[in-house]
Amino acid sequence: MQTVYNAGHAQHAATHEFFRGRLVPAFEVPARADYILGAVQKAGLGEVLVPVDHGRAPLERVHAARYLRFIAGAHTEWLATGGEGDAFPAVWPVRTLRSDVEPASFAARLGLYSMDSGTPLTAGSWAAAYAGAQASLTALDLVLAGQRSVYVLTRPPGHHAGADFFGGYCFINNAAVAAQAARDAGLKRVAILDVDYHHGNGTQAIFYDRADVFYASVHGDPRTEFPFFLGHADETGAGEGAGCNANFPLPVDVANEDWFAALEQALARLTAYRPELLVVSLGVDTYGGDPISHFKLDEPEFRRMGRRLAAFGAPTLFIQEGGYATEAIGRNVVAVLGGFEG
Ligand code: OKP
Ligand code: ZN
Repeated sequence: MQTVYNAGHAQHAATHEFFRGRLVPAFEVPARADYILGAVQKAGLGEVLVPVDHGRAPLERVHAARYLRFIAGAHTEWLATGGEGDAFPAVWPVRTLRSDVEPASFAARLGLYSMDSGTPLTAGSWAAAYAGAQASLTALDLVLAGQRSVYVLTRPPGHHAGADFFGGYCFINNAAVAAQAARDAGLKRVAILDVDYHHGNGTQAIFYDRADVFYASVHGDPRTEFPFFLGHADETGAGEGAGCNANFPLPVDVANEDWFAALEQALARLTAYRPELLVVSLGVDTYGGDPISHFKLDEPEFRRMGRRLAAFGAPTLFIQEGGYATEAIGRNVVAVLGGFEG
Protein backbone atom coordinates (compact mmCIF):
# COMPACT_ATOMS: atom_id res chain seq x y z
CA MET A 1 0.00 0.00 0.00
CA GLN A 2 1.28 3.44 -0.89
CA THR A 3 1.45 6.18 1.74
CA VAL A 4 1.04 9.86 0.97
CA TYR A 5 2.99 11.62 3.70
CA ASN A 6 2.36 15.20 4.75
CA ALA A 7 5.89 16.21 5.73
CA GLY A 8 4.49 19.67 6.50
CA HIS A 9 2.67 18.26 9.53
CA ALA A 10 5.44 19.39 11.91
CA GLN A 11 4.58 23.04 11.26
CA HIS A 12 1.62 22.43 13.57
CA ALA A 13 3.46 22.02 16.84
CA ALA A 14 1.65 22.97 20.02
CA THR A 15 3.49 22.41 23.28
CA HIS A 16 0.37 22.81 25.46
CA GLU A 17 -3.42 22.56 25.30
CA PHE A 18 -6.16 23.71 27.67
CA PHE A 19 -7.62 20.97 29.84
CA ARG A 20 -9.74 21.58 32.92
CA GLY A 21 -8.73 25.23 32.97
CA ARG A 22 -5.01 24.52 32.95
CA LEU A 23 -2.39 24.32 30.26
CA VAL A 24 -1.23 20.70 30.05
CA PRO A 25 1.32 19.16 27.64
CA ALA A 26 -0.27 18.71 24.22
CA PHE A 27 -1.40 15.22 23.21
CA GLU A 28 -1.55 15.87 19.47
CA VAL A 29 2.19 16.24 18.80
CA PRO A 30 4.50 15.98 15.77
CA ALA A 31 6.15 12.84 17.17
CA ARG A 32 2.90 10.97 16.41
CA ALA A 33 3.52 11.20 12.67
CA ASP A 34 7.24 10.50 13.09
CA TYR A 35 6.48 7.20 14.85
CA ILE A 36 3.96 6.22 12.18
CA LEU A 37 6.39 7.03 9.35
CA GLY A 38 9.07 4.97 11.07
CA ALA A 39 6.72 2.01 11.44
CA VAL A 40 5.46 2.27 7.83
CA GLN A 41 9.06 2.21 6.56
CA LYS A 42 10.19 -0.55 8.91
CA ALA A 43 7.26 -2.73 7.88
CA GLY A 44 8.00 -2.13 4.19
CA LEU A 45 4.35 -1.20 3.66
CA GLY A 46 5.09 0.44 0.31
CA GLU A 47 6.20 3.64 -1.40
CA VAL A 48 6.03 6.91 0.53
CA LEU A 49 4.90 9.73 -1.74
CA VAL A 50 4.76 13.51 -1.46
CA PRO A 51 1.48 15.44 -1.83
CA VAL A 52 0.63 17.20 -5.10
CA ASP A 53 -0.86 20.67 -4.59
CA HIS A 54 -4.48 20.82 -5.81
CA GLY A 55 -5.02 24.40 -4.61
CA ARG A 56 -7.69 25.80 -2.34
CA ALA A 57 -10.75 25.10 -4.53
CA PRO A 58 -11.34 21.50 -3.35
CA LEU A 59 -11.20 22.72 0.27
CA GLU A 60 -13.83 25.36 -0.53
CA ARG A 61 -16.16 22.57 -1.71
CA VAL A 62 -16.43 21.56 1.97
CA HIS A 63 -15.42 24.59 4.03
CA ALA A 64 -16.77 28.16 3.90
CA ALA A 65 -14.36 30.44 2.02
CA ARG A 66 -14.51 32.98 4.85
CA TYR A 67 -13.56 30.26 7.36
CA LEU A 68 -10.52 29.22 5.29
CA ARG A 69 -9.42 32.86 4.94
CA PHE A 70 -9.79 33.29 8.68
CA ILE A 71 -7.75 30.19 9.56
CA ALA A 72 -5.05 31.10 7.03
CA GLY A 73 -4.48 34.47 8.72
CA ALA A 74 -5.59 33.76 12.27
CA HIS A 75 -2.23 33.37 13.99
CA THR A 76 -0.90 36.57 12.40
CA GLU A 77 -4.03 38.38 13.63
CA TRP A 78 -3.62 36.84 17.10
CA LEU A 79 -0.11 38.28 17.34
CA ALA A 80 -1.18 41.63 15.87
CA THR A 81 -3.93 41.99 18.50
CA GLY A 82 -1.56 41.34 21.41
CA GLY A 83 -1.70 37.56 21.65
CA GLU A 84 1.40 35.59 22.59
CA GLY A 85 2.30 32.05 21.57
CA ASP A 86 -0.53 29.82 20.40
CA ALA A 87 -4.06 31.18 19.96
CA PHE A 88 -6.94 29.88 22.10
CA PRO A 89 -10.58 30.98 21.83
CA ALA A 90 -12.43 32.10 24.95
CA VAL A 91 -15.95 33.13 23.88
CA TRP A 92 -18.54 31.36 21.70
CA PRO A 93 -21.91 32.22 20.12
CA VAL A 94 -24.02 29.67 22.02
CA ARG A 95 -27.85 29.45 21.89
CA THR A 96 -29.59 32.88 21.68
CA LEU A 97 -26.37 34.59 20.45
CA ARG A 98 -25.97 35.39 16.75
CA SER A 99 -23.49 33.53 14.60
CA ASP A 100 -24.70 35.01 11.30
CA VAL A 101 -22.92 38.34 11.79
CA GLU A 102 -19.12 38.19 11.71
CA PRO A 103 -17.77 40.43 14.49
CA ALA A 104 -14.85 42.79 13.83
CA SER A 105 -13.09 41.72 17.04
CA PHE A 106 -10.48 39.02 16.43
CA ALA A 107 -11.21 37.34 19.79
CA ALA A 108 -14.88 37.13 18.83
CA ARG A 109 -14.13 35.72 15.38
CA LEU A 110 -11.81 33.12 16.93
CA GLY A 111 -14.81 31.96 18.96
CA LEU A 112 -17.22 32.14 16.02
CA TYR A 113 -14.99 29.79 14.00
CA SER A 114 -14.23 27.24 16.76
CA MET A 115 -15.91 24.69 19.04
CA ASP A 116 -13.53 24.28 21.98
CA SER A 117 -10.54 25.74 23.84
CA GLY A 118 -8.58 22.49 23.56
CA THR A 119 -7.27 23.12 20.05
CA PRO A 120 -4.20 25.37 19.96
CA LEU A 121 -3.98 27.41 16.76
CA THR A 122 -0.25 27.78 16.13
CA ALA A 123 1.83 29.76 13.65
CA GLY A 124 1.99 26.75 11.34
CA SER A 125 -1.46 25.23 11.84
CA TRP A 126 -2.86 26.44 8.54
CA ALA A 127 0.18 25.31 6.52
CA ALA A 128 0.13 21.86 8.13
CA ALA A 129 -3.63 21.38 7.77
CA TYR A 130 -3.61 22.67 4.17
CA ALA A 131 -0.84 20.21 3.25
CA GLY A 132 -2.81 17.41 4.90
CA ALA A 133 -5.81 18.12 2.71
CA GLN A 134 -3.48 18.09 -0.33
CA ALA A 135 -2.12 14.71 0.79
CA SER A 136 -5.69 13.42 0.99
CA LEU A 137 -6.50 14.70 -2.51
CA THR A 138 -3.29 13.15 -3.86
CA ALA A 139 -4.17 9.79 -2.29
CA LEU A 140 -7.66 10.00 -3.76
CA ASP A 141 -6.16 10.49 -7.23
CA LEU A 142 -4.17 7.27 -6.77
CA VAL A 143 -7.27 5.32 -5.71
CA LEU A 144 -9.27 6.74 -8.63
CA ALA A 145 -6.41 5.67 -10.93
CA GLY A 146 -6.84 2.08 -9.75
CA GLN A 147 -4.97 1.56 -6.48
CA ARG A 148 -6.92 -0.77 -4.19
CA SER A 149 -5.99 1.32 -1.16
CA VAL A 150 -3.82 4.28 -0.16
CA TYR A 151 -2.92 5.60 3.29
CA VAL A 152 -2.72 9.31 4.14
CA LEU A 153 -0.18 9.95 6.90
CA THR A 154 -1.01 13.38 8.24
CA ARG A 155 -1.71 15.51 11.26
CA PRO A 156 -3.45 17.49 12.63
CA PRO A 157 -6.52 15.25 12.28
CA GLY A 158 -9.70 16.43 10.55
CA HIS A 159 -12.96 14.75 11.51
CA HIS A 160 -14.10 17.27 14.16
CA ALA A 161 -13.67 20.26 11.81
CA GLY A 162 -16.98 21.45 10.37
CA ALA A 163 -17.76 23.56 7.34
CA ASP A 164 -16.86 26.71 9.28
CA PHE A 165 -15.27 25.75 12.57
CA PHE A 166 -12.15 24.15 14.03
CA GLY A 167 -11.91 22.09 17.22
CA GLY A 168 -10.99 18.71 18.65
CA TYR A 169 -7.42 19.21 17.31
CA CYS A 170 -8.87 19.57 13.75
CA PHE A 171 -8.82 22.45 11.24
CA ILE A 172 -9.49 21.01 7.78
CA ASN A 173 -11.71 17.96 7.41
CA ASN A 174 -9.50 15.73 5.26
CA ALA A 175 -12.01 12.88 4.97
CA ALA A 176 -14.77 15.28 3.90
CA VAL A 177 -12.49 17.02 1.37
CA ALA A 178 -11.54 13.66 -0.15
CA ALA A 179 -15.14 12.37 -0.21
CA GLN A 180 -16.37 15.57 -1.88
CA ALA A 181 -13.53 15.46 -4.42
CA ALA A 182 -14.49 11.87 -5.23
CA ARG A 183 -18.05 13.01 -5.89
CA ASP A 184 -16.74 15.86 -8.03
CA ALA A 185 -14.64 13.33 -9.99
CA GLY A 186 -17.84 11.50 -10.90
CA LEU A 187 -18.31 8.83 -8.26
CA LYS A 188 -21.98 8.48 -7.33
CA ARG A 189 -21.86 7.10 -3.78
CA VAL A 190 -19.05 7.53 -1.24
CA ALA A 191 -18.99 5.96 2.23
CA ILE A 192 -17.05 7.33 5.17
CA LEU A 193 -16.37 4.87 8.00
CA ASP A 194 -15.05 6.56 11.12
CA VAL A 195 -13.32 4.16 13.54
CA ASP A 196 -11.63 6.85 15.66
CA TYR A 197 -12.52 6.69 19.38
CA HIS A 198 -14.28 10.05 19.03
CA HIS A 199 -17.36 10.77 16.96
CA GLY A 200 -16.52 12.77 13.82
CA ASN A 201 -19.04 15.52 14.38
CA GLY A 202 -17.61 17.68 11.58
CA THR A 203 -17.84 14.97 8.95
CA GLN A 204 -21.36 14.01 10.01
CA ALA A 205 -22.54 17.62 9.91
CA ILE A 206 -21.02 18.32 6.50
CA PHE A 207 -22.93 15.46 4.84
CA TYR A 208 -25.95 15.19 7.15
CA ASP A 209 -28.58 16.25 4.61
CA ARG A 210 -27.04 14.48 1.62
CA ALA A 211 -27.62 11.00 0.21
CA ASP A 212 -24.43 10.91 -1.89
CA VAL A 213 -22.05 10.49 1.08
CA PHE A 214 -22.93 8.00 3.83
CA TYR A 215 -21.30 8.60 7.23
CA ALA A 216 -21.02 5.69 9.69
CA SER A 217 -19.14 5.89 12.99
CA VAL A 218 -18.25 3.59 15.89
CA HIS A 219 -17.18 5.66 18.91
CA GLY A 220 -17.27 6.39 22.62
CA ASP A 221 -20.72 7.46 23.79
CA PRO A 222 -20.93 11.27 23.53
CA ARG A 223 -22.83 11.39 26.82
CA THR A 224 -19.41 11.01 28.46
CA GLU A 225 -16.88 11.42 25.64
CA PHE A 226 -15.74 14.27 23.39
CA PRO A 227 -17.31 15.83 21.28
CA PHE A 228 -20.25 15.46 23.74
CA PHE A 229 -22.83 17.29 21.64
CA LEU A 230 -23.16 14.97 18.63
CA GLY A 231 -22.81 11.26 17.85
CA HIS A 232 -25.98 9.71 19.27
CA ALA A 233 -27.70 6.74 17.65
CA ASP A 234 -30.84 8.74 16.79
CA GLU A 235 -28.89 10.96 14.36
CA THR A 236 -29.81 9.25 11.12
CA GLY A 237 -29.61 12.01 8.52
CA ALA A 238 -32.04 14.71 7.37
CA GLY A 239 -33.92 15.67 4.20
CA GLU A 240 -32.43 13.90 1.18
CA GLY A 241 -29.81 12.46 3.54
CA ALA A 242 -32.39 10.74 5.75
CA GLY A 243 -31.09 7.23 6.44
CA CYS A 244 -27.54 8.04 5.27
CA ASN A 245 -25.98 8.59 8.71
CA ALA A 246 -25.38 5.81 11.22
CA ASN A 247 -23.86 6.21 14.69
CA PHE A 248 -22.81 3.36 16.96
CA PRO A 249 -21.98 4.93 20.33
CA LEU A 250 -20.45 2.46 22.78
CA PRO A 251 -19.89 2.57 26.55
CA VAL A 252 -16.34 3.33 27.64
CA ASP A 253 -15.93 -0.19 29.08
CA VAL A 254 -17.09 -1.97 25.90
CA ALA A 255 -15.61 -5.45 25.32
CA ASN A 256 -13.54 -5.81 22.16
CA GLU A 257 -16.03 -8.36 20.78
CA ASP A 258 -18.80 -5.78 21.16
CA TRP A 259 -16.67 -3.17 19.38
CA PHE A 260 -16.39 -5.59 16.45
CA ALA A 261 -20.12 -6.31 16.62
CA ALA A 262 -20.75 -2.57 16.22
CA LEU A 263 -18.26 -2.44 13.32
CA GLU A 264 -20.20 -5.29 11.71
CA GLN A 265 -23.45 -3.31 12.02
CA ALA A 266 -21.81 -0.24 10.52
CA LEU A 267 -20.42 -2.28 7.62
CA ALA A 268 -23.83 -3.89 7.02
CA ARG A 269 -25.27 -0.41 6.51
CA LEU A 270 -22.44 0.51 4.16
CA THR A 271 -22.79 -2.75 2.21
CA ALA A 272 -26.47 -1.95 1.61
CA TYR A 273 -25.42 1.53 0.44
CA ARG A 274 -23.08 0.04 -2.25
CA PRO A 275 -20.42 2.79 -2.22
CA GLU A 276 -17.88 3.14 -5.04
CA LEU A 277 -15.26 4.33 -2.54
CA LEU A 278 -14.66 3.74 1.17
CA VAL A 279 -12.95 6.53 3.10
CA VAL A 280 -11.76 5.33 6.51
CA SER A 281 -11.21 7.94 9.21
CA LEU A 282 -8.48 5.91 10.86
CA GLY A 283 -8.04 6.88 14.48
CA VAL A 284 -6.17 4.38 16.63
CA ASP A 285 -7.09 6.06 19.91
CA THR A 286 -9.27 2.97 20.47
CA TYR A 287 -6.02 1.40 21.73
CA GLY A 288 -6.02 0.18 25.33
CA GLY A 289 -3.01 2.32 26.17
CA ASP A 290 -4.39 5.58 24.80
CA PRO A 291 -4.05 8.41 27.35
CA ILE A 292 -7.32 10.24 26.51
CA SER A 293 -9.61 7.35 25.49
CA HIS A 294 -11.07 4.21 27.10
CA PHE A 295 -11.49 1.34 24.64
CA LYS A 296 -9.20 -1.69 24.81
CA LEU A 297 -8.16 -2.62 21.26
CA ASP A 298 -4.58 -3.83 20.78
CA GLU A 299 -2.39 -5.01 17.91
CA PRO A 300 -4.33 -8.25 17.16
CA GLU A 301 -7.60 -6.31 17.09
CA PHE A 302 -6.13 -3.63 14.82
CA ARG A 303 -4.93 -6.37 12.47
CA ARG A 304 -8.41 -7.95 12.53
CA MET A 305 -9.94 -4.55 11.77
CA GLY A 306 -7.73 -4.23 8.70
CA ARG A 307 -8.65 -7.73 7.48
CA ARG A 308 -12.34 -6.97 7.91
CA LEU A 309 -12.08 -3.69 6.01
CA ALA A 310 -10.32 -5.48 3.15
CA ALA A 311 -13.17 -8.00 3.01
CA PHE A 312 -15.58 -5.10 2.53
CA GLY A 313 -14.16 -5.06 -0.97
CA ALA A 314 -14.29 -1.38 -1.99
CA PRO A 315 -11.42 0.86 -3.12
CA THR A 316 -10.26 2.26 0.22
CA LEU A 317 -8.68 5.53 1.27
CA PHE A 318 -7.29 5.48 4.82
CA ILE A 319 -6.90 8.92 6.41
CA GLN A 320 -5.08 9.32 9.72
CA GLU A 321 -7.14 10.80 12.55
CA GLY A 322 -6.39 10.29 16.29
CA GLY A 323 -4.15 8.06 18.40
CA TYR A 324 -2.23 9.55 21.32
CA ALA A 325 -0.20 6.69 22.78
CA THR A 326 2.65 8.14 20.77
CA GLU A 327 5.13 5.28 20.93
CA ALA A 328 2.47 2.65 20.07
CA ILE A 329 0.72 4.58 17.32
CA GLY A 330 3.00 3.39 14.51
CA ARG A 331 2.61 -0.26 15.45
CA ASN A 332 -1.17 0.10 15.71
CA VAL A 333 -1.58 1.90 12.38
CA VAL A 334 0.65 -0.60 10.59
CA ALA A 335 -1.38 -3.44 12.13
CA VAL A 336 -4.56 -2.08 10.48
CA LEU A 337 -2.87 -1.43 7.13
CA GLY A 338 -0.93 -4.72 7.21
CA GLY A 339 -4.10 -6.61 8.12
CA PHE A 340 -5.81 -4.98 5.14
CA GLU A 341 -2.98 -6.04 2.83
CA GLY A 342 -3.24 -9.63 4.13
C1 OKP B 1 -9.39 14.29 18.39
B1 OKP B 1 -9.54 13.02 17.56
C2 OKP B 1 -8.00 15.69 26.59
C3 OKP B 1 -9.02 16.61 25.98
C4 OKP B 1 -9.63 16.05 24.77
C5 OKP B 1 -10.44 16.73 22.54
C6 OKP B 1 -10.09 15.40 21.99
C7 OKP B 1 -10.01 15.46 20.49
C8 OKP B 1 -9.71 14.15 19.85
N1 OKP B 1 -7.09 16.37 27.43
N2 OKP B 1 -9.99 17.06 23.84
O1 OKP B 1 -10.87 12.56 17.46
O2 OKP B 1 -8.69 11.95 17.96
ZN1 ZN C 1 -10.12 10.60 18.44
